[in-house]
Amino acid sequence: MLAWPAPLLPTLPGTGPALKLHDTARGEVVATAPDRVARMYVCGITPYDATHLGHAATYLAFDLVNRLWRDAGHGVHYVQNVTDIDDPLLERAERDGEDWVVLGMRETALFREDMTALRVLPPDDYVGAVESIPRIVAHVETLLDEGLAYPLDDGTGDVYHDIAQAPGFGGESGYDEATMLTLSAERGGDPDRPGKRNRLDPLLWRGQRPGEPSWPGPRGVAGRPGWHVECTTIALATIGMGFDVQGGGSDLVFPHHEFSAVHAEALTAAMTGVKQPFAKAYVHAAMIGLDGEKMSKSRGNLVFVSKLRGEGVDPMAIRLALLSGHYRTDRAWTQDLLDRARARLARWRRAVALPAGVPAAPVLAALRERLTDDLDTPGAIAAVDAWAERTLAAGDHPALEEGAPALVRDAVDALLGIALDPVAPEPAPAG
Ligand code: 5CA
Ligand code: ZN
Repeated sequence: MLAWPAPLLPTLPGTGPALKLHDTARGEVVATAPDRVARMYVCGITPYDATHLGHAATYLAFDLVNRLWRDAGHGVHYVQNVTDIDDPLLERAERDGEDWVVLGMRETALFREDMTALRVLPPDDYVGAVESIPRIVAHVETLLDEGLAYPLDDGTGDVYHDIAQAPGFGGESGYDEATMLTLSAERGGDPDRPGKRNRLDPLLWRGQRPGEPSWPGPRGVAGRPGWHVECTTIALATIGMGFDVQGGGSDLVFPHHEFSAVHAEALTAAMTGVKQPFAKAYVHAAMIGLDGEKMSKSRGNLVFVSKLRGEGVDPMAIRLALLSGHYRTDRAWTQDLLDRARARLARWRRAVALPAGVPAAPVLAALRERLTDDLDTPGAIAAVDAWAERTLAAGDHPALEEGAPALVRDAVDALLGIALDPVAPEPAPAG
């Protein structure tokens, strides 16, 4: 699939330190240690509705990972998927009397526009589930051939992964069985389905049901893929095993990232005889809520990026508002958050438009130091705030440094992804 256009990335003097991130599997902040080219997979959208601020916050967190690796001198191979076939997509299309393919294409197009407006660096590979089906089928066939997966004998053609044979199972989330059972039931699993060997066994292939789209499947059974094996397959086809960061929102810790990893580890062990981990670190962004609840399509309490943009809200204010909280803290979207971000953005823009300012090198150092410490955006923003305040208060003090505002502007752009170029004033709201 096509991704979206890349924003310009200013070059900064020097290089940043190694990036530290919280790894869910180890339960602590660890130093990432990529090769020359860092490899990252971030779970993409299910395109049945527009991008809300929760999605945006998650992609912004991983956009910072991308930027900080580049600043440390690495190349980055970034992969994102689109879950362009899944139950919610079919249900929404059915509800609205729309073709599911058209729905998915339209919402994916809107997502690209939102990501472009928010200045998110595009993935190098942007891959749909549908275009990956032949690869997914081959993987399910392998697991069946190895006796690691089994078809249900109820005539549906559904295939499950036999999790009892997966030694690494539980290593990503670290959850106990009761928690796993609860989350599995809430997040697309079917622990109460009769005939499964283990209640937690995840679906690999779903045999065709009447009225549902289908593709040629493993052992000639037409149907469509299970969710977790899609991400396994797309990651293996693009960046392979042992990549640096598997990312997504915290709602993906279990079952999705656990089973994506377990499928991949079982497959590679079967195909190569080598046991190796799927990802080196599993990184999760906390949930954005509204009025005390997680923002989610199923709850319907959504604020869409595109709606705000349509109202004339500066995307840089949205970006700054979402980054003003730490990515691992569940937090709420409020009008006040946006208003404060707008005021801050205006202050920063006034300061960087000056010909001289207080020295910028310490700001660059502080941005690098704070952001590489598990993406401490509140700390990074505080450093820019302090610089802007002192620069705006300094008048034309002789000790001011020429060019300091330009360096701060470039640092804020490259590391936080916030463009501080002068912009046209926001239009007054209609009506
Ligand atoms: N297509 C799957 C991943 S393979 C999926 O979860 N799609 S999604 O559209 O539901 O979510 C897209 C991304 O946004 C995921 O990484 C998800 O974890 C994240 N996300 C969803 N809701 C929120 C929220 N309220 N706050 C923060 N991140 C969220
Ligand atoms: Zn995924």
